[in-house]
Amino acid sequence: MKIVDAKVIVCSPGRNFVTLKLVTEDGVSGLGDATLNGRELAVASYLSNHLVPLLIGRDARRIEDTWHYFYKGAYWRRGPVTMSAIAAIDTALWDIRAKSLNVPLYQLLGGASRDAVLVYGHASGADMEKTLGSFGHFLNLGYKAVRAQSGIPGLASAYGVGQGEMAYEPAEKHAPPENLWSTEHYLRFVPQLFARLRNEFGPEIHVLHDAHHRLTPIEAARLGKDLEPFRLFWLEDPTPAELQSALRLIRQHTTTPLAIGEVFNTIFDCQQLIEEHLVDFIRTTVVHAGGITHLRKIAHLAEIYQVRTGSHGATDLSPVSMGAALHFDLSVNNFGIQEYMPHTPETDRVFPHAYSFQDGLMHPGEVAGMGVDIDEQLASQYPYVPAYLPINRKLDGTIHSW
Ligand code: CS2
Ligand code: MG
Repeated sequence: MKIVDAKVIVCSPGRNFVTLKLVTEDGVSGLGDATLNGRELAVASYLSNHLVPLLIGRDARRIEDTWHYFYKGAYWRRGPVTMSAIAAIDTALWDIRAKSLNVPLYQLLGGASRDAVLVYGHASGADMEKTLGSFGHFLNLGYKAVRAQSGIPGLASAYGVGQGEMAYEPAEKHAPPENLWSTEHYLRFVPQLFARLRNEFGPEIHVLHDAHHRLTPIEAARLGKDLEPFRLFWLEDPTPAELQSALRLIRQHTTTPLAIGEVFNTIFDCQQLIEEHLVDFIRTTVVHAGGITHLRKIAHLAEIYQVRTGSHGATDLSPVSMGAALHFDLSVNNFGIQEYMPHTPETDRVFPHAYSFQDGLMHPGEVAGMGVDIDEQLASQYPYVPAYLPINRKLDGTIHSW
């Protein structure tokens, strides 16, 4: 089953996406997401100029061998660009294999371990009241788990707050927006937000929050302690995790569950976190952590340490990622939760898909393969527009994690 064609499709139906489409001599095609928010063309170039020429003629059934061919064969290992490119190839090969065997992808991953996948939505608002209103909206939509992010009194901007009804879309066209940040303002406000949420909506609903890499370990420890009465499902990215041992300090002070990993791209980025029980959920994804092949290895290591999966699923991960993630989520034993931000209608038109949402749960669908396609003609009507994630500065002007 030789690969005879490989296309890198860059399009922007509302936001930029990079999609790899592989076609075999039998006419079977497969898709992989290669979108890296703010650096899309780096991955598109890595694929087009370095990997696609080596793909033509390879046997599409040799998924594991192809993964190592491009990982070890690059010499320069790891990193988001390399691993997103390898991920796109890997995902497309799994899609092809499942189609060629006429089964939904999850059947090749060990079959279903559950009937559907718990997902969480994103409630946000410019202030406390608007965030509470948004939270109630997501409950009315049937979500059983909701993340809450709010504007912070005294700050002009904060992470995760959407513009009006629109879902939060951080990348802005042509230049990085500059945000201003105050940890003091944030730490004073967030416990008040979750006290109100619990008071308003009760103890049943799963509530989540993303600190988005902005706290020092001791600040994160303080926030975790302050949030304990509100029993969060998780506190995400409490501190930058390149130094995995930094999580030890937080762990010593709080029982608030911790989730990390959306910016990770190999098992080595999270091995210590998992083996030292420093996290409760690992957020690595099909698109940024080397595809289904590598994500399974991360999940299997996590399973040994009772760490559950909680894959990232923002709108800058395309419907191709969401489709693949749901097949993985349906099957993996130590599944925790899947992030789900619905894409725009124009994105969904470019990427028709079989996955569906109902009453707080999702299912990938029962069609052969991954169940996501791309309308290439429609995609061509949405050309790439350079876009950048924000830059974050403290009030005194110091650059800070965004
Ligand atoms: C966030 C994302 O969804 C999340 O948990 O961390 O909004 C993240 O900031 C973006 O995906 C970055 O492109
Ligand atoms: Mg996050």
